Order: sequence, then C-alpha cells, then structure tokens
Amino acid sequence: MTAPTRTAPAAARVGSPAAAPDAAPRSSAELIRAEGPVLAHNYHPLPVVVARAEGVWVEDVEGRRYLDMLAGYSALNFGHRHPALIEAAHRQLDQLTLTSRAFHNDRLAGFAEGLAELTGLDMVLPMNTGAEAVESGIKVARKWAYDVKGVPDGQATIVVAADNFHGRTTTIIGFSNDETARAGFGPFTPGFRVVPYNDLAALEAAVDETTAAVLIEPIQGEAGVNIPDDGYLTGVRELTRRAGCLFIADEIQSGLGRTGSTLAVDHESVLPDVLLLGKALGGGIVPVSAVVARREVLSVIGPGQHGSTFGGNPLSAAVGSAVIDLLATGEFQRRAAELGEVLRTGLTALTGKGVTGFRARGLWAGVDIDPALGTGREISERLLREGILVKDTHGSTIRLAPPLTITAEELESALAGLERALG
Ligand code: IF1
Repeated sequence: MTAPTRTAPAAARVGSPAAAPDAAPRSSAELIRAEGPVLAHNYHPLPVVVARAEGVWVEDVEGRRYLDMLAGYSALNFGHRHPALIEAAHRQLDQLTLTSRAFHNDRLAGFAEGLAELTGLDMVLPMNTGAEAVESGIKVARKWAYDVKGVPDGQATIVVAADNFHGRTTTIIGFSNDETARAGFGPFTPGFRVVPYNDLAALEAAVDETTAAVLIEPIQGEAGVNIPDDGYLTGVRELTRRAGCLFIADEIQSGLGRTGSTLAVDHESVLPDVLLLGKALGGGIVPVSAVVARREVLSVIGPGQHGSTFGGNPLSAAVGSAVIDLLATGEFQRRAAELGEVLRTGLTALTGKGVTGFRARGLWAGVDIDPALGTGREISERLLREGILVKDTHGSTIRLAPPLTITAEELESALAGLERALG
C-alpha cells in the first residue's frame, strides 16, 4: 500500500492492510468506473473510495487520509472501529450470530434491560434500520390508539412536522414534503397530517380525538440541523399529554450522545412516550434500531403481530449492549458538549467569512455557506481536497457531525480546512 500522500499529521496506518487480493487491486478511479453499470445510482457520492478507517480517520485506496466529519450520518458516534465495539462483535461472531426470534438468545434480555435503563422507558422492540423503527413506531402508535385510546378502527391519525426526515419507505416518504424523496413513488399511506415544525399553535390545531401520536425529530437533521425554540419540546410533551396522544421522538440521528446529552430531548428534560433509536446504536458495525416505549404502549403488540428476521439478533444485541456500556459512562456526552463549544467558537469566527449562519448543538452543526462561494456540493468537494469529508444537505448548507471521539486539535484542523475551502 502506498504511503499517505496527504499532509495530514503522521499517525499509525488506519486499519490493517487489506489482505493481498488475487488480482491487482483496482485504483479508486477504476472502482468508481466499475460501479457505473452495475450499482443503482441512488446516490451521487463524492469522488473518494474509502478502504480503511480508524477513529476519526479514513484512508482511500491510494492511502490518502481524510478526517471524517460526517461519521456515517451520526452512525459512527464512537468513531470507526471503536476497540470495545469491535471486541464485542468479534467475541459474538465466534459464538452465535442469528437465531431469529422463534427462539430466545442469551444476549437480548441484557440489551433490552440496558436500553430501558439508558432511556428511562420500560420496553424495547428491537429492529434493524432506522426506517424500520419508524415504521414499527407508527404501527404500535396506531394499535395503541385503537386498543387503548378507543379511536375507531382505521381512523387513527399521526401528526408530523414539515421538512421532516424519517427514512425512505413508501409510508414514510408519503408524509415528506421533499419532492425529490417522494416524486414517482405513490400512492401513499393515508392518516398523516403535516404541520410546520417549531409551531405549537399549528400542532395544537392538528391534534384531535383521532390522533394516535405526534412524531417529530427533536432536532431536524436533514433539514439542516434545525433546532427548535427552547420550550418547543416541553410544549409538545404537555400538548400530547393533554390531548391523550403519544409523543414519539425520532432520535435516530440526534440521539446517543450527538448533541451533548444521551438524547436530544434531555436538553429540555422531556421524556416522550416512544423513542426511536438507530444509527449509532449499532456502533457503525451492524444495523441496530429499536422502538423504546412506556409499557402501556408496547404491550399492545402480541405474538405474530409484528416481526423481523434479524430484529434482536444476538450479534446486534451484543454490539448494542457494548454501545450502551460506552454511553453509560457519560464520557461521550461530555465530549460532545465540551467540544461542541470549540465547534461553535470556530463557526462563529467563520461567520461573515463565507459562513452566513449556522445551527449547532453538541458536535452537530448545520452550516450555511454563502451561495456566492458555491453549492453545498461544491464546498464538499473543496473540503475533500482539504482532506475533510462532509456531506451537504440542501442548497448551500453542509452538515458537520464528526465522531464524538474527535480531539480538539483534530476539530481545529477541520475548522481550518473549512476556512481554507471558503477562502
Ligand atoms: C439516506 C438523510 C440524514 C434519520 C432520521 C430515520 C432515518 C434517518 C432522523 C432512517 C436516516 C440517513 C438516511 C440516509 C442519509 C441520512 C440522512 F440525509 F437522509 F436525511 F442522516 F439526515 N430518522 N438518515 O436521519 O434511518 O433507515 O437510514 O437507517 O437515506 O440517504 P435508516
């Protein structure tokens, strides 16, 4: 493998050298070309082919190193290949990987107990992807509305926020207002009402006796790290309690340390009836998601009424338990809060120098770039050349969400790279 050509600080080679392949290894350019005819074009990736990674550093096929400021859209909160998580995965791989839920396995009780304790809720429905958790949460809320609240069968409604992002399934995109995500995929699932985010009066007007739940992101990720006014989450909690419907918080991206606390709702000391978790719950190793809820809510699901081949599998439960152990220390939440101040200070210094505005909480920021300097994509490509990986969201906004293991020096280096890319 060639020596790193980037001027990034010298460090041990990330990851282990790839096993010598049979044929000569293909270059980044050859691999990108090879994808064209055989891989669906549902993404427009930046022109970088990652081959190894460790911590906050990734390395491409040619050995160039980059600071990962996207962290798998917040699925890599603990960095690439965190030793404790890799060790838990290796140990479980050598013991048992899948049973299906037709039988018990020796890892699932511990995972569910740990998740209930971490969140302060009672019961867990283990799934795999975030969208599966969202879909499962929708089904559970509807069944709770019929069985517990007494909504007439088939008439349950769920209120969601405009500019939401909850996944890519047909039901979920049906209540999205992102035309790119929904055009051409109808017809859609009925029973959803869309209200402006961060608007309690509009929410109050949309909730009625048919409402099963209000489903919102405590901070809207894809919308560009859209942080609601202080008091909004408290208002949603009080409004849903008064109206006798469920408050479902989608913490799939905002949760598990990202915002400087275990959950983004902790910022207002609000406990929803249902939490949706995913991404970092699997440590960036395996897809792990979950619906975590009050017992009254998840008790409406009986045998045969919901399921998943891989949901609650022992490998996911083992990695998920190791993630919970990392979060139980509070270290990652503290790091996100403390380093979040470094991020905020750095972005404030860049405001007026190419940055027109930003929203930040913990180690998560949506940064608006002066459109005169380029689109979000163009800025992302300039940052790539500076050795920094980011992803634009919409227009000229880029999202910064590094692993919570990043050091202050590495964060300062990323901010310096952003300044150069805007220069
Ligand atoms: C893509 C966005 C982020 C999520 C929230 C549920 C899900 C997601 C709050 C579904 C997933 C991912 C999906 C991925 C890119 C990324 C994304 F840009 F799409 F919107 F992070 F902001 N709830 N977000 O953020 O989880 O099924 O993907 O495991 O679809 O391009 P999933």
